[in-house]
Amino acid sequence: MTPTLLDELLQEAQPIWHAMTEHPFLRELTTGRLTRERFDFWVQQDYLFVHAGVRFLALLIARAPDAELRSGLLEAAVAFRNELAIFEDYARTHHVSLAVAPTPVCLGYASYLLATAATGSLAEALTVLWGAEKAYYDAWATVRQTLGLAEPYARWIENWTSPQFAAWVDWLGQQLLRYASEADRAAVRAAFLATARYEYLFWDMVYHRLGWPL
Ligand code: MP5
Repeated sequence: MTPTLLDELLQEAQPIWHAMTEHPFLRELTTGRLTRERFDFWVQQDYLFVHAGVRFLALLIARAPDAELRSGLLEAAVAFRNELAIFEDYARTHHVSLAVAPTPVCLGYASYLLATAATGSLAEALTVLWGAEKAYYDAWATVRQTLGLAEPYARWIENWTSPQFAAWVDWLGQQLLRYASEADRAAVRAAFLATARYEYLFWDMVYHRLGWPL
């Protein structure tokens, strides 16, 4: 079978993708060695990122030219609300504050997302969304391979590796193939690489709990 644009994007980003799924944060989470401080830092920052994701989806829904794309994105926006509840439950039971400021990496990635939805092409915006979702699917599927649905992470693992989530990621990939023309290719490749790099950086930022220097 001839490789699709999606295969080409993943192939080009392969070294980043590998470093991402093998990041010490995920390795230590899988082997039970991740500290609570590190995990809680991820909870705080990813909660902010998912909130940015909801706004990103709203912008993309407004720009979607047909009903199929709009309704698929709308369903995802509802699913994001359920996902936010997982973070809120965890924060409540573990006494973690969600009222924190975004770190430079979180703010940079969230701003990149929103800027792409507001001013990028539809193909670029779909690339960033597919890239971010595929990254989480692959990262958590790697965790699940070894850990299964073990506590205390079962809800998170289930959220990003469920058949419904896998179907959403596939559907997004199909939408990207539908909307990306040959003329979009260079911008799509650049957007995918930026997304892959931000995904790696996000794990690195939470692992080192990297906030603002001043
Ligand atoms: C996702 C996420 C997946 N939660 N955080 C990062 C840094 N990248 C991707 O998005 P969603 O909305 O949680 O499925």
